[in-house]
Amino acid sequence: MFRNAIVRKPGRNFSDGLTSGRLGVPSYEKALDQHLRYCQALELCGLRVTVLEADLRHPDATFVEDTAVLTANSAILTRPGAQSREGEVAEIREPLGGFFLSFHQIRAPGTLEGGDICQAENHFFIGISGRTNEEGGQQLAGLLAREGHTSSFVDIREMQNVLHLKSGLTYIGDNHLVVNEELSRHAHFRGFNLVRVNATESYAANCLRINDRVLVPAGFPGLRDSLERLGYAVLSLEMSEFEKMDGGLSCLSLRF
Ligand code: CIR
Repeated sequence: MFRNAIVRKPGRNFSDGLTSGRLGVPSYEKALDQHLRYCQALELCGLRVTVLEADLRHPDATFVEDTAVLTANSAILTRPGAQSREGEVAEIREPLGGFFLSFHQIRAPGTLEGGDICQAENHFFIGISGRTNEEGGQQLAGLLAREGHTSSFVDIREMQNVLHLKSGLTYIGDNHLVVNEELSRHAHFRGFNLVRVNATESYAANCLRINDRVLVPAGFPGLRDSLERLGYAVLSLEMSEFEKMDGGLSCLSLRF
């Protein structure tokens, strides 16, 4: 059960952020509108949403998920693998301070971004990616173990078009893992019920379970149908402008 979320509005220079650029340049006005609707959806799911002002020094700062990993007891500040994003972490410390008493920090030479961390109940899958290295993963695993959590590494460095682990994987509760085609072949996820997302819908593998609902990006009817057949209440949100910057639904908030 989540009660809170922290989000950050996209800035006017949002399109200067990092992107593979496959889908063109996003519109700032449209992104603002989509962000507003995202916040409204979180509220509909019962969350109190703290909205931070845009951070023009960091055009990717709207993707707040990458700056911290949150557990029931502590906030673990990350150390992004993307240099242009390093400064975002200091900016999230204070807003998190209103909610968390215990802080940890991933340290050099470790790098880690929150998008690579997928929690499934007491277990954390840690993606080793272009942004999160093994040293960062080990540091996180050690901190999590101190709180009684298990973890395992999933190497996604060879995967096409997957920036972070959670770009292709979401735990939606009830032992269900939503997975893209490539990840569905991995042995790591044995023991879970896999909800497979076919290759034409792979962006939708980054969805978000918030309390009684699952948020999915609009325009992916296959996943929506699968989730509804499993009995989930699904809420679709337009994400086109964030997709252009390689971001998905989970990236836009920290939830706790
Ligand atoms: C980046 O490349 O870092 C941003 N443009 C997108 C980050 C997306 N975050 C996420 O998947 N957690």
